[in-house]
Order: sequence, then structure tokens, then C-alpha cells
Amino acid sequence: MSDPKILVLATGGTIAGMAGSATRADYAPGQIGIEQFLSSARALKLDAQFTGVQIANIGSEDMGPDVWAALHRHCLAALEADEFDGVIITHGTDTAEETAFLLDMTLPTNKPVVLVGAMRPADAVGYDGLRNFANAVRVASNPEAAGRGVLVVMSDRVHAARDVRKSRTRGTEAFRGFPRESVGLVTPSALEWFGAPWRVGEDARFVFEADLPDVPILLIHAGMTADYVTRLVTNQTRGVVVAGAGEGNMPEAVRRALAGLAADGMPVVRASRLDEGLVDREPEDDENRFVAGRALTPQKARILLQLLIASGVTDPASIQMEFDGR
Ligand code: DAS
Repeated sequence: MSDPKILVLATGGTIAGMAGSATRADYAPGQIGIEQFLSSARALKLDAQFTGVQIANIGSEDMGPDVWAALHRHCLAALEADEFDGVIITHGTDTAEETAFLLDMTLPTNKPVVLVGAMRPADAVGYDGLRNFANAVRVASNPEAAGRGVLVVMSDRVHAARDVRKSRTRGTEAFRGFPRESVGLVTPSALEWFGAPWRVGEDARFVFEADLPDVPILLIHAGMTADYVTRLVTNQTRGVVVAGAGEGNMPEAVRRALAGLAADGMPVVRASRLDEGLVDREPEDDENRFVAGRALTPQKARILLQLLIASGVTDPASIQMEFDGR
């Protein structure tokens, strides 16, 4: 059997970063081009053929609509073409979860699409980029990776886009999943799935839009007043995500201000500022016309709400159904 053909879309991040010295703590992301990266990867003699495309070379704190549009376009073409068996996206770790989730919602699930990054730059002692990449190749080459949506491979774990989050600023064990810790374990020599694919044969759930509606996130803190809501919401705002305290809680004055917006038809989603922030519906959500964000982080709740509003869904009951899904 011939080696799987993998399209590698490079966007930068620490996986392509350089410090200029093996012992420096600071470094610049997005320094190595895709061809240089792939020549190191080819030296590992992985059982796959690579085609590289440099989409961007940025730190993922600068990730946004233009790069997302290019990634979506290239992924979609590869998923439709016979020429490729899977796609790997090299990405900074800071916002990998947002790119993964946006693509997860806007691509069909017929072939593997895998995001991968690194926590240490390419010239650091113990660079994790090539191991993570070798793992990503194993996942992207595996037909059973299809039907699981977009996946994120870091530190020998395979995470589903909906669950994954960066939960540490340092160290190679920086990613975790919630509520599912991971959906598989991977090393350069082995891949073990936990259970069967759950999204086999799914079309894209939403049409990709580069120009998504304005949905700010309100991070709740002690001592917050209703003025914060007034300052956040402008004429352009189409919805609000609350990164609430505990299980999506907020001060009473803030609740009243947001319930007023919701009564006027502005979707309001209650998520949690906690890392393991499961937010279930409460009876008051009916009277406030709020949506419970369930296990989605505020930043992913924002993307889902943007996609829903862009596709014309704005009533709380229909929005809730999408947040309840998997
Ligand atoms: N520089 C950050 C980024 O590009 C960190 C990283 O990649 O790990 O997201």
C-alpha cells in the first residue's frame, strides 16, 4: 500500500519558533518556513508523503478571520480531492482550540483534519514539535480518525475540538479536554482510540463565514456593576457570552442588565470562567431568556453563538439545542 498523502498547512506558532539559543526562555514564534519544517519531518522517515502550504507565519494570538478563511478553503479542497488522505495544520498553541472548533463546525468529517503545535521552540532543548508532528501524522493517516471532527494532537493525546483547551502557560503537558479528557492516545509508533467515531458521514454543521457577527465576552468578577454591560455592548453587538463565576453566575445588577438585552432579542449565553466549567440550565434561564453554555469555554461558546447568529438562529430555545449537542 502506498503511503498516505497529507496536506500540511502551516500557520506559525511555537512549533515554528526560534529562540536563537537553546537556553533562552524568550523566543519568536513563526520563524521556520514549512519547507524547512518538512525537511526535518522527512528525516524522521515517517510513513507518509507531505505537501506543505505556508498559510501564515504568526503567533496564534494574532489568529483571525483572514487566516481562518484561507485554512477553511484549503481544508475543504483537500477533503474533496482524491489527492489527499488527511490534513495537518501546524498552529500556535494559544488559540489552537478556537481554530479547531471553528473548523470543526464548518467542515465535513469525511477525512482527518488534525491541529498540532508545540510548547517549546524548534531550537530549544527537548523541542516537542517533531514528536507532536509525528503523532499528528499517525492520526491524520488513520482512516478511523475521520468521523470524529477536527482533532488536536498534543503531548501524546488526541483531543476532540469541542473538548480541548490550553490549560497551562508552560510545560509540554499544556492541553486537556473537558468533559472528555481525550479521545485517543498516540505515540509515533502506536494509536489507540477510546471508542468509535461519533460523527461519521456528517456534513459541515454551519456554512463558513469569515465575517462573523460581533459577540463580546463579559468576564465576570466580584464587584462588577451594570455599567460594565453598558460599556461592552455597542450598536454592532449581536450577542453576548458571559464568562460567569462558578456555574455561569453573575452579580444581580449584571443579570438584570443582560436579561434586559435578552428580552429585546439579543442572545445571551452563560458560560463559566472556570477551566472545568460545566454550566447547566437553571429554571431562571427561562425567565431571563438566557442560554446555558454547557461544557464549552467562553471562547468556544462565542464562536458557536457567532455561527448561529450568522445563520439566522437567534431564539434562545434553538440556540440552547445547539449548545446541548456534541
Ligand atoms: N506563541 C504562542 C502561539 O503562537 C504560543 C505557542 O505556540 O505555543 O500561540
